[in-house]
Amino acid sequence: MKTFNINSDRLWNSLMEMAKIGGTEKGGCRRLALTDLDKQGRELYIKWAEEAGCTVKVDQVGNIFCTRPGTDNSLPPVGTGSHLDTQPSGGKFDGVFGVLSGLEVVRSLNDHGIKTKHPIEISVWTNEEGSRFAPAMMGSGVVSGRFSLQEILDTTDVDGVRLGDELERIGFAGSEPAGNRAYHAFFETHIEQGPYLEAENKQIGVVTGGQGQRWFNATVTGRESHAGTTPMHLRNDALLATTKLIQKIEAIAKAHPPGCGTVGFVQVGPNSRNTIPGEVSISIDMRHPNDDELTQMDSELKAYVEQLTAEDGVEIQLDPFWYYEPIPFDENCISAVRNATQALGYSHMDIIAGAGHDACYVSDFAPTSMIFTPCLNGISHNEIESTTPEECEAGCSVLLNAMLTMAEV
Ligand code: HGY
Ligand code: MN
Ligand code: MN
Ligand code: MN
Repeated sequence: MKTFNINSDRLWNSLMEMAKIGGTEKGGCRRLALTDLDKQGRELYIKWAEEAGCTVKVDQVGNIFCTRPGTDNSLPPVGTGSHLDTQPSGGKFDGVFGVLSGLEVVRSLNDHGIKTKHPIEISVWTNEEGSRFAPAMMGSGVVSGRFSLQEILDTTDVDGVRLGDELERIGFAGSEPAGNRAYHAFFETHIEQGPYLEAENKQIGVVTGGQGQRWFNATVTGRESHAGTTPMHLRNDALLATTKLIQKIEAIAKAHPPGCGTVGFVQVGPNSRNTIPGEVSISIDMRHPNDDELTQMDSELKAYVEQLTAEDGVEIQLDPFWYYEPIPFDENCISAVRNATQALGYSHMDIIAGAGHDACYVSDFAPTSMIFTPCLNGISHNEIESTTPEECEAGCSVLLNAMLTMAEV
């Protein structure tokens, strides 16, 4: 298989340039979805894509599609994409590596003077992180039909700001219909965000699918009362009960390896040092590659909520909030990634994505796979997230050559 190279310095420089937008003291990135910083990142990306000869369209939920024409534009494009929005204290590479790898693919095709039969389309999906506006993967979820456009536009952040209004405010409420997209094949390049490639000393992860996720909101209601006058045996302490629930979530995940259980968001009311907490809201994030296991974890959680309600004299409202089953990727796309990796001489291993990715939802309507590269100590969703120019070059080279397999030179 003839392979083509990419320009590693240009890719790395584009990553460092984009990282300046929302750059933080510790070298991370804070570009929350649909903030002015997200707007700046989007506008820079569109500028680069247009300079590389792409036509750019924005859809009704702010997804950006940059198309490089093929010799037969009646054919569905071969696509790649990811996201530009970050966690509140995120890194320089989560998502951004994927969208800038897509740009580097287009730039390299131009350098090589390659014409592909299928058009090439790079995509930037709105609010993949699900941090400011929950749940995650909203842009790809609307296009794949997992979410309705209206429910997403009406989502609000913790300050009550509405997503649709933010789209208008930053000028990304596009006219392209958010749906009915087709790809001949779709690939997403992403840092692994976990420890396995590094531990196995592999340069490329051939991603065969994504694990399932279930997100819940829970509200624990006890009774506010005086910290000094209320005897310990007469309390309904909502925060104390919540700590037991959090411990149980950890125990459930550990009882179902390699399942994960996380409480990342906690809001305590009235949050006063000398009042016994009366109401606590938490997020619950449970994940597993096997849906039966995930269902068991779910029912163990619900059983414990019943038990805790009785034992601690609190009310617990547990609301399932977001859910998708483990998602297998497409065999042909997986082979295209594996063949390109082998042709380029990179070490590799198959891997299941632990994080949610836009590719998971794109696989609802298009043959899809992903390409992972290692990140230092497997750390991500952290400002110290780190990788190297060589690791980025490997991932982007596999992307270019896997896409060419499907796009037909
Ligand atoms: O939560 C996730 O897995 C993704 O990073 N949004
Ligand atoms: Mn990501
Ligand atoms: Mn992320
Ligand atoms: Mn993602």
